Amino acid sequence: MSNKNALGLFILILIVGGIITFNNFKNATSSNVNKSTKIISSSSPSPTFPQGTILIKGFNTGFTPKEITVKQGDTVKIRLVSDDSPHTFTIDELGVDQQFNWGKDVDVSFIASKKGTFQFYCRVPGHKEAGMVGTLTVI
Ligand SMILES: [Cu+2]
Repeated sequence: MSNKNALGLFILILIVGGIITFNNFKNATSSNVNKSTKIISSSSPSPTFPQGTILIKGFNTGFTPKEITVKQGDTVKIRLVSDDSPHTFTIDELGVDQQFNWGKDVDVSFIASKKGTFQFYCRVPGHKEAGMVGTLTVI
């Protein structure tokens, strides 16, 4: 084998290797994108129970789900379920303040009268500070 042919072979190997590496990189990147898209789509719809009622669980110390989205003018119906101790579901801007306790599910409804992003929280001392907050978005 002449030096020229050996050099040509070497370059060919580099090119093929480069293509394979590039394809692997592309696949890895696109599968990452797919994964993150899946996570976004599975977390965005609010759990609904039953028929138009949104189920929100309160626990020490947080809400599940932490984000709900409704349309302006909607009558928002929420069933509040506590996993442990007394909590409240409070939205200052919309005049919502509902207590709920373990073993006694409570339904609360209100009209999403204005567009915006509103914080809901628990006003039991220390709970909001410990992370018992969420976001209601009215679109
Ligand atoms: Cu609480």
